[in-house]
Amino acid sequence: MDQALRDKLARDPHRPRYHFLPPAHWMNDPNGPIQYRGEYHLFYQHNPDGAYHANMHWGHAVSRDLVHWRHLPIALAPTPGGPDKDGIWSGCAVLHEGVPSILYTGVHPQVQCLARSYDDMLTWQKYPGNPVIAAPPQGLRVTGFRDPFAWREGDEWRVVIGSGLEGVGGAALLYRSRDLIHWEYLGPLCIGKIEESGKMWECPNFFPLGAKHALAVSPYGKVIYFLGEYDGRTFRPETRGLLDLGESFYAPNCLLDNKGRRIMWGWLKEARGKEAQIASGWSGLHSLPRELFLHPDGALGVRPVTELQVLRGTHRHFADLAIAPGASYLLGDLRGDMLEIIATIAPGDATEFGLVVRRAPDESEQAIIAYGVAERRLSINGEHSSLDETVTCKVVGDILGLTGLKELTLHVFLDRSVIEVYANERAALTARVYPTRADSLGVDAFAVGGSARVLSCDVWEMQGIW
Ligand code: DQQ
Repeated sequence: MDQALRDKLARDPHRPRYHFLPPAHWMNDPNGPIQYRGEYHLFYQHNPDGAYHANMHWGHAVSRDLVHWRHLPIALAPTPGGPDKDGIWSGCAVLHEGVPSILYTGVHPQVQCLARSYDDMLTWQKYPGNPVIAAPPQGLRVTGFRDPFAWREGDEWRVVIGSGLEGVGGAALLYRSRDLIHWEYLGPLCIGKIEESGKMWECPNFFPLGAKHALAVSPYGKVIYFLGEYDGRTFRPETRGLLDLGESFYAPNCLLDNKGRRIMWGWLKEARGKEAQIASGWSGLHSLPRELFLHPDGALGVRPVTELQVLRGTHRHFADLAIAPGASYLLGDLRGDMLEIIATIAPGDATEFGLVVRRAPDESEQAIIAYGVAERRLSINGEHSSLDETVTCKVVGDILGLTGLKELTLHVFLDRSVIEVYANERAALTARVYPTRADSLGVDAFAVGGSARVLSCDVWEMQGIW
C-alpha cells in the first residue's frame, strides 16, 4: 500500500479502530473462521484493487485473542481459465485429517471448489480436479448455488450449500463426503417459502446450539435464524428470529472454539455512497465477534465475547439517574466515538427511552438508540446522524419481542462509523453513521412520554486494535 493511501486511511474519522477490517480496499463476507493451533483465523471476501465489489479474493488474518489481528498474505486469488476465474466467493474452512482445507464457491457458473494448505495456512493449493461439486443437483431449478458450510458428522463431512428453488423459496442443500473431494447429494436440509424468507438463501450456517440446531440464512435482507430439530437429513424449524435487527449486518459466518463457544462475525455494510467508498480507499468491516447461546427459556442469546474487555481504558460510572422527558446532559460531559457503554434502564412510565450518541452540541447531528415500549421495538434513528447528503440516514430496527420488560440493558459499542448494540443479551442491532462534525461526540440518556431511570451506566474509552 502506498504512503498516500496509508495516510488517508489513518486520517479518516469514519474508519473504525477496534473492529476487524482489511488493511485497505473492499471487504464483504467473513469466510471460513477456524481455530488452528490455538489461534483464530479469519478469512474474508476481498477486492485488493479498490473499495468496490469485484474480483473477489480471500483475505486472511490471525489472532490469539479474538481482538487483536495480524494481517496475513491473501489466501486465495482467482485462477485465469479456472473454475474460479471470475472470483473466489464465500465458503468455509475445516481440518481434514489435520490438513487445513477450504471449500469455496468459484464463479461463473457457481461451482464448489477445494483448496488445502500444507504450511500452516500461509499458502493454499487448489485441488487440481476442481470443481468438487460441478453443478446443482439434477432436476432442480435453482436461484443460486453457493457458499458451502461444512461440519463433521460421525466419520463423514456434511456440507450445506446456499440455494433456492425457483418459485418456491430459499433452500439449503445437503451433501456428504468422506474426503472433501467426492460429494453425494442427500437432499434439501431445509426449504423456505418465498413470502416468508425470500427466494435465495446466501451463506447458510448450520450448527447445534444447546439442545437445538440453528440454521442462519442471508436472504438479500436481514439475516434470519431458525431454531429447530435436525434428524441427520432434514432440519425442521420451530422458531425464527433476526440475528441483527438492523440493515448493516449480513452474510455472517461462525466457528465453535475450544471453549465450546459458537462465535459469529457478520459483514457490516456501508451506508455511504459508492463514490465515497471508492474515494476513501476502504469499504466494509466485520461486526465484533458475537457469542451465540440459548437462554434457559429457549430463546437465542447473543453477546459480545468477553475478550473485548482488554480494550477498556478510562472508566466512568453513573448510577440511579432519573430521566425526565426533555432533560439533557444527564451523563454530564460524556463524549466519544470509541466507547463501550453498558446502561441498564428501567422504563418507568416512559413510552420511549434510550441513549443519544454522536450528538453535536447544537444537536445538528445525532443518532438515537431507542426502545419503544408499546411496540416493543428497538431502533437506531440515524435520520439526523450526518449533514452529508450522500449518506443514507434512516431509522433501522425491529421488534425486540420482550414482554413485561422491567429493565433494558443496552450494551453499546461506538467505533467511529459503527454503532453496535446488544440488548439484554437477546438481540443485536447495528447501524452505520457518518457525522461530519468533529464535535458530534456527545452521549446522553432520554425519555419520552414519562420518566425512566438509569439504574447504572458504565462507560469505557476503547483502545484501537492495530
Ligand atoms: N457474497 C459472496 C457470495 C455470497 C454473497 C460474493 C453474500 O458468495 O452469496 O462476494 O454477501
